[in-house]
Amino acid sequence: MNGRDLVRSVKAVASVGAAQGVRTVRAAWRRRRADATGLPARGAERARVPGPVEDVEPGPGGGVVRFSRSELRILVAVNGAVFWGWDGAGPEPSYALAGRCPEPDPRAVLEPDNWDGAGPEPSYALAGRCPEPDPRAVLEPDKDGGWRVVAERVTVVVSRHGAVEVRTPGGVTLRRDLPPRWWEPVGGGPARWMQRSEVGADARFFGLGGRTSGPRLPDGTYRLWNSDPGRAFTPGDDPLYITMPVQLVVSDGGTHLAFHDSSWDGTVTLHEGEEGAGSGHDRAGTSELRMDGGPLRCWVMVGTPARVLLAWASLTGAPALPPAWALGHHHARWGFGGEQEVRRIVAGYLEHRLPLDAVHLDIDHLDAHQVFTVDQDRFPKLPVLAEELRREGIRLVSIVGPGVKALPGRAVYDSGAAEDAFVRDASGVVVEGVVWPGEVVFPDFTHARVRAWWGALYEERLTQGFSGFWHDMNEPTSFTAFGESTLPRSTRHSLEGRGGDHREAHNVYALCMARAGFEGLRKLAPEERPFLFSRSGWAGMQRYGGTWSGDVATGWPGLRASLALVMGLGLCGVPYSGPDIGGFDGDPSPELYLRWFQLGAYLPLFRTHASLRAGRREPWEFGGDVLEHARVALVERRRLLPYFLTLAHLARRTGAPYVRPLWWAAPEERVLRDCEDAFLLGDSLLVAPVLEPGAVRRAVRLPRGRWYDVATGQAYEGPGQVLVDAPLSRIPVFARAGAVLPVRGEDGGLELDVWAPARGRTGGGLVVPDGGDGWDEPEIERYTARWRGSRVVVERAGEDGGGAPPYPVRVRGTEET
Ligand code: NBV
Repeated sequence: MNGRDLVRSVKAVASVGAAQGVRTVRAAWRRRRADATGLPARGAERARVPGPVEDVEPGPGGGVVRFSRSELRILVAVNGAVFWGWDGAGPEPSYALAGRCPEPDPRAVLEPDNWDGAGPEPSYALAGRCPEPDPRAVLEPDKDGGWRVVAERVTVVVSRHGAVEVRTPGGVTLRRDLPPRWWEPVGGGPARWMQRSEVGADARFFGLGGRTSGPRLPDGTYRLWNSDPGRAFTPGDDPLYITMPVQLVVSDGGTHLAFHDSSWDGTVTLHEGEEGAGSGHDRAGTSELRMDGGPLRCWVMVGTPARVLLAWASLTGAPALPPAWALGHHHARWGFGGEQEVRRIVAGYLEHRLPLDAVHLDIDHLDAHQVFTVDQDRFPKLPVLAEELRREGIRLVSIVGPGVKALPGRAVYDSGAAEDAFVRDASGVVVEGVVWPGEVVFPDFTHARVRAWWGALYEERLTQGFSGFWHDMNEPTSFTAFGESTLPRSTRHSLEGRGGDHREAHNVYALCMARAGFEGLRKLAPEERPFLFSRSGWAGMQRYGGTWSGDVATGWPGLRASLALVMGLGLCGVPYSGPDIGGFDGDPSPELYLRWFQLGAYLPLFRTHASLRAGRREPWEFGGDVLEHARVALVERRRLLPYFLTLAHLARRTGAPYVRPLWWAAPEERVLRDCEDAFLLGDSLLVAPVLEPGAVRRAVRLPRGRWYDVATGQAYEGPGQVLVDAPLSRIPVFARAGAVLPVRGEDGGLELDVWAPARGRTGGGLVVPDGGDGWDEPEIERYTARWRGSRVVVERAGEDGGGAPPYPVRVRGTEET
């Protein structure tokens, strides 16, 4: 143990109490022992590169290129997605893709997202099919002894030594992956590998999962290992709970997404390029990926951002559609203490006329912190409380952690033990870690049988009256006095029968837990869409639900990080997330709380939450002004609910996140790539939160076109930067000229908010009406808005020539012509 470990260990002991502290010391030693004997010793390694090309074997969508010391498989799919894999790696098995190949979902219908300029797509179900090779994509000789595959949307060129270039149909190189290098243990075992890639000198990197310092990722090294930082995090803390080898790269030449499908520990080092100011000496941007193991294989998707996210969702699965109530306001707290306090909070919301849709119960409602139990003293009649809340239109959401108290005689433990559900070390002993209940064991969610067992346990939660689930501590975290706060790397996992250890299973543990919960709920309550969000996860997690920020630190930097996380995750295909409003750990000033609240009102998961020891988070605890302004934000969120629901449906059908960076529809506008303090909410709104103390005005960068300040009705012309009022009562929000937005009218019915198009232009919008919380897939309604004389007329677009919308319409902005 070194000095730093010792300090951490003392701190850990102090923060968790003496008994728990002793457990964490014991667990740390156990982990160290398990790994000392259970992992192969690191011995001599042999380095290898592919060597020169020798021959090729054409196949569907591409083929295999053989080099003297490796081979490269290339496949271009019909939707233009490119796959390549070294050393015989194919697309499967893959946790990112899993769940996609069996049974196509007949209700998942792909809809072209015309509103972002992506043209019509061939119709394939997002979560439905393995990517078909493009029959027209053939391997042919290229210059200098290389090979290439030319397809409609992309060209892939393989050099004589194994560099892989992805080019647009116009011939612009978007990415050049240099020949990889492997280090193989002489005695056998998984090889480490490294690959450097080059992108345009002007390119910007986004993604890599949930990162605090984005959404544009600054130069630096990012680790790919899901981690609980162990304390509230601030910008720069890295890695966090969700890491993904997914990068979205935006450059003048086009946008592309690259996904290196290996779940092992690794790092990505990013360096933006530099342009040589016309001298012709540009320096390319670089990404260097180093992995401790796993297949060296990659998917690359090119096109507009909308098209890239569509291809990504068709590969890894459509985002789960949250029930409508989950798009409302949630109030959570660690430490409600008991039923009476929950009632008091709910009464506060009602009394202050503040909309509330869900209350979350944290670990303090459990019996001694044990999963799937209830503390009967504090919550003696949970189903009654749940029913009472339900009558007020408020749902209950439960925390669920993976650690099961290791105590024979407890129902969950006993049934899990009977099922042989818990992970073991290399010598066959069940691994014990430490979490809230004390010593715990961990289910192996990489085993289908274990997932089925776990999924059935949610029945107890449903019986208690819970409607939604909040997966926590699933990196997985196990408290430790020193070293890594997770399972021993030597821990054995099924990995769907292939067998392996925690080095490979760690990053997909939470993804598999989410699958277990989701599939269990589908069986237990088949009529309702499950609502689940998970702290940790990996590529593909959107199939089962969303996520949240985790323990973001109270403070202005934490507020900024909240937005970075939500935007970055959306670009990795996880559209539903949001922060702990007010931050997790401290006492926000009224101003900070309010600004966080105002931002949260425009993010998919709109939830106030805080730690046991943190200050209050109820809107009425910060004085009359804050209460008034928070009410405005809450009421506006409720008014926008039909718009949020439409965005949720569009995310499901097209992969487009609700929250998008400003460059989404104009990636060629360079200044937009660097804009991190505002975002687009769908196609129609632009939200400019206040992220600094004391600000009552702020500069807002507007993309091309006319934008209306929704509070004042004032029109602004983009592209450009404008200075607008941002009084404490609101944050600036703009509507795109021509937008048709579904909103909730005073009587609860649907209405259309329309913003006049600029003269001589037309506008429009999509509406997906609420089809209930079941599995109905309501049809998309399309509306157009156009000038007729001095009026703006809104019509439903349809095969039968259109007609008046079946909803009341309110047109604004007509006086601005
Ligand atoms: O369950 C308690 C907390 C929870 O409130 C929070 O949202 C999670 O991110 N949980 C972490 C465990 C303990 C954190 C110190």
